[in-house]
Amino acid sequence: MRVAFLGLGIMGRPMAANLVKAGHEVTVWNRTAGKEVSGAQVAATPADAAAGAEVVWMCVSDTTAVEQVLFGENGAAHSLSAGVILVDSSTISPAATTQFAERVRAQGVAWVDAPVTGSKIGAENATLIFIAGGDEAALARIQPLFQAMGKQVFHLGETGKGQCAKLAMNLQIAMIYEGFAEAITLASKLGVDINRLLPLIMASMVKSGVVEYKAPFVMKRDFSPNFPLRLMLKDIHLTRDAAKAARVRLPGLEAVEEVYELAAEDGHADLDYAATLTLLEKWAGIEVKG
Ligand code: NA7
Repeated sequence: MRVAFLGLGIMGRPMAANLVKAGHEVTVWNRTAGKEVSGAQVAATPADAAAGAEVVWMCVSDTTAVEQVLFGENGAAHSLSAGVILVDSSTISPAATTQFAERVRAQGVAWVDAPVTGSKIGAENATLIFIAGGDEAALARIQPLFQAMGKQVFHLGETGKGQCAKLAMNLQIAMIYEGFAEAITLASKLGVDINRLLPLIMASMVKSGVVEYKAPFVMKRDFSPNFPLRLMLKDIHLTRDAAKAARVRLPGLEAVEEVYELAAEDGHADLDYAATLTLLEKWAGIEVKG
């Protein structure tokens, strides 16, 4: 298929590379020049990338970025024609998603929100899980593209429901990791060897995908960004806003939000969200040793 891929960050670049590998005709665009994907054409603007594409796939930071890439000067919306499918793998506001989808629907363009879970490794290994919202027929048409970049697609309902479900997923990831980080901080302070605690965690019902993925990085104190703290904080804010609008109370998430905000203020925003551990360590006056 002819695909325009907009946004070559930690996630977008390997995703676009996997589309090329699967034999699709890919044109890429990134705000900052110099990021490229071997085997893909490079366009100067989102509008140029989208011209002639059957599918326009976005993976940029946040709601504002999606709005600019689509509707800004030289935005992709300027060159979308009827029948094109717009797919958004960024995690953004569900309410904004519905509004953006409405705007392009007037041009005969279908919107599929398809945020992902699986992090950097999932993007690189084409094992992402897509959390999709949109029309069944549009989803069926882009199935080969999902297959090239991921291992599973979950269809949650109409446009916007993918983003809603993604927020519910990241709420859990943030809170599960917080539980792990607080547990190893306390255990360390109480003098427990974390190398002895980890096998216990993994053998028990406490074991989780989040802990399994993050523990090796934490033990090596490798906080280079797989999923940057600033983006998890963005998702926590999106979740808080969606909950507020729906009159749902999330007291646990509010506490975790404060940890992320303080960790960002401490200069850790561009590190992985696992670096929230360092704030807990600072408060406890210890460092967890692997
Ligand atoms: P990264 O690695 O921070 O990459 C973000 C990408 O978004 C990158 O290509 C940025 O371009 C682009 N970006 C950011 N702001 C804008 C604006 N205003 N206009 C156009 N492009 C922009 O994030 P990830 O790849 O880890 O994550 C992407 C999404 O998936 C995000 O929603 C996550 O929560 C999930 P740059 O190179 O900085 O010019």
